[in-house]
Amino acid sequence: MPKEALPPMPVRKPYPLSKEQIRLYRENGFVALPDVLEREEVRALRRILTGAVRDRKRKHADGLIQTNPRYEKVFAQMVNLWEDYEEFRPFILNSRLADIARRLVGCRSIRLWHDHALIKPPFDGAPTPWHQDFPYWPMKEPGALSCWLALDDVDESNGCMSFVPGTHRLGALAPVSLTHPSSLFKVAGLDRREHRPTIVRLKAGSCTFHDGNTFHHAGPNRSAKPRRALAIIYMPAGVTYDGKPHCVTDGCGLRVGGRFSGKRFPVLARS
Ligand SMILES: O=C(O)CCC(=O)C(=O)O
Repeated sequence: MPKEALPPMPVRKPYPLSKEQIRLYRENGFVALPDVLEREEVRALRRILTGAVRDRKRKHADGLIQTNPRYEKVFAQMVNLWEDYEEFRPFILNSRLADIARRLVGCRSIRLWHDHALIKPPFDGAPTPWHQDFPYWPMKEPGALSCWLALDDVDESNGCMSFVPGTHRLGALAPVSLTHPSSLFKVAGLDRREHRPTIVRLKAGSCTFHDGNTFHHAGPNRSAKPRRALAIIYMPAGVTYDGKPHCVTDGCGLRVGGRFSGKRFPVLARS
């Protein structure tokens, strides 16, 4: 099979990912990485995000927007902004971030799954319930992972993320409803007292990467400002489509049992 061409990107210095950071990711199912974006890039991304979200809200008919109002209260979800907003592409199709994902997983090539903007409005965002991501995704093989990029400084006051170390090794459990959440810990038969979460405070421009099966959660935003984050989600290039309904793949023409392929799922980094 001919290799897919990588998208043309400005040459960027690779992030100095250490062996210890890779080890931590594999052991815990997540890792925090400081300063993956520079200050000017954060500023630019905030501006682009604000404009794109405003535009997407205006065009509510777009099939990729979550329209369930209760879900929207949990977080305003905006999926695959890179397809509609050209100025997003250098950030989403960025080989620097994608190559971090590739090295963390330890695969030869990594593909984009999708992006989504995660904005908790001031004084309003309900907590994001404990969940795993992988059970919602239409993939057979595990390995997909999210880069959760903070565009504001985040801590417990405005909805930073928490992760339960090692839970990625449980594999995919039954998905919990994000609108009527049941306890993920109960589903897993875990005693919460024995599985303490790690709260991850981040500076804007820093990120976490987490495995699709790692338990995670974000608190409410009690601050007077929006909490803006951008998730870029990747999958090893060999992952196959299992046909589960999902707004990013529905109607895409992917063959059940075949690899993800096509313009929507570009390969972004390879060894
Ligand atoms: O930003 C949030 O509130 C939650 C994000 C999340 O669950 C994810 O990126 O997988």
